[in-house]
Amino acid sequence: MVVGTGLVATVEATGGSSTYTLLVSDKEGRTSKDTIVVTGVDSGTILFDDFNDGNLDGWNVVEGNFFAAGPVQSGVGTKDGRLQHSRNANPALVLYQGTTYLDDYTLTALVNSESLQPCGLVVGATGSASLYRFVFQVRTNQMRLEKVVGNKTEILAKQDDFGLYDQAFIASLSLSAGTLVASVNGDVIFGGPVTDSSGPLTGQAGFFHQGVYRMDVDDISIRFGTSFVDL
Ligand SMILES: [Ca+2]
Ligand SMILES: [Ca+2]
Repeated sequence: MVVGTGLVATVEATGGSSTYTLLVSDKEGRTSKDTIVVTGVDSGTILFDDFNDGNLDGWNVVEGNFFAAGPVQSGVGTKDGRLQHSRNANPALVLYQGTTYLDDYTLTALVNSESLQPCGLVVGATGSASLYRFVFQVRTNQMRLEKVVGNKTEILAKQDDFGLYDQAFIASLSLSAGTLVASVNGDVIFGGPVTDSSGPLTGQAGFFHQGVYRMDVDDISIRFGTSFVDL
């Protein structure tokens, strides 16, 4: 679907993240292509944070070493701020605490990880001992959906062939009454919704990391409802 033409195109933003293709063509028919991700904010948006202001307002670093990184920190600009984790082999967790939502929401973010160790998205969290997490682990080429309660980790679902190392991708995780839907670049993972029928958790959204190497997270949105559920 073509939504605009010309050097300047005006497109009506919708809530959530959308990917647009930029196509340049000349008279001889030569073309070049690029894509951009645009995030619209609407009444269904609980949070949108691009970290370009260089602070973690609303976020709580529960464990480890998450911080706001980017040029804003060196005084040379305000662009390209992001949430970053690095240089800490201990479990790390950051949760968004800005509102009181607990259930029925979707967390979406642009993730870029250089870590071989588990890292990823968290929902339904009341702390590091009670949460669901969408795990990316390059070392074992696996994505997993895990439930952590106390010191027990239960694998709710897993899928092999994950190779998104050192490249940005859009990950999302929805939570609604113990049903989770995970997606990468718009594709639903684990074959569809996964339901935790034993003691569903509710709570905050955030990110975790259990390695040494860098993980960047940017353009985070939390929206009401389960955007990727197609029941
Ligand atoms: Ca940013
Ligand atoms: Ca901020």
